[in-house]
Amino acid sequence: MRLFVAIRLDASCKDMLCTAIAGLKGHASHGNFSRRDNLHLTLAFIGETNRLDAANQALGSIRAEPFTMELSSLGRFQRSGGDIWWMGVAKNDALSALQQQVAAALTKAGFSLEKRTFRPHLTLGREVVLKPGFHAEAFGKSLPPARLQVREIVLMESRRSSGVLQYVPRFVQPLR
Ligand code: 2AM
Repeated sequence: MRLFVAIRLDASCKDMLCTAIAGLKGHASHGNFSRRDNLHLTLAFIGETNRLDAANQALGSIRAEPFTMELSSLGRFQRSGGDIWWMGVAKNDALSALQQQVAAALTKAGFSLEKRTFRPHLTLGREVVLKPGFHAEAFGKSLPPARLQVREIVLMESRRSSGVLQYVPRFVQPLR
């Protein structure tokens, strides 16, 4: 199975992100946009493994208090076949500390994670090609602000069912 650790979003954050997706779609000549159900923030990508119990235990060892995070700053990673567009997260020490704790627990449990720096982002679409004349900065500023109370982290399984990408929660670790 393919696993990752994520923060799930509430309906109002998803509303804001879906507004952003609709705006991008309206200006796109091509794009593979995230489904509302799949919107999330990834803390750590584990990848293919059959060690579900070990991942559950690692997550179960996490100790952190709930915190608030703010979605901000529309951005993109440039790619030759079309860009990845995302919503970023405002600088957040609690989020960074949580991500480091999760990565350390998974590493200690024997999972090998990517070493690259954590850049918190919520992917809105991949392989996105926009028509000329799209003003990303102005569009980003037009989006309503969104905040999330983070009260849990979740071990998610990524799988395809009849060709549709689905993220299924396998273990929830509350923050308290
Ligand atoms: P992304 O949205 O930036 O692609 C499930 O695939 C989640 O794990 C996605 O949020 C994805 O981030 C993240 N992820 C991180 N590294 C990944 C990798 N090497 N392959 C696939 N997904 C990865």
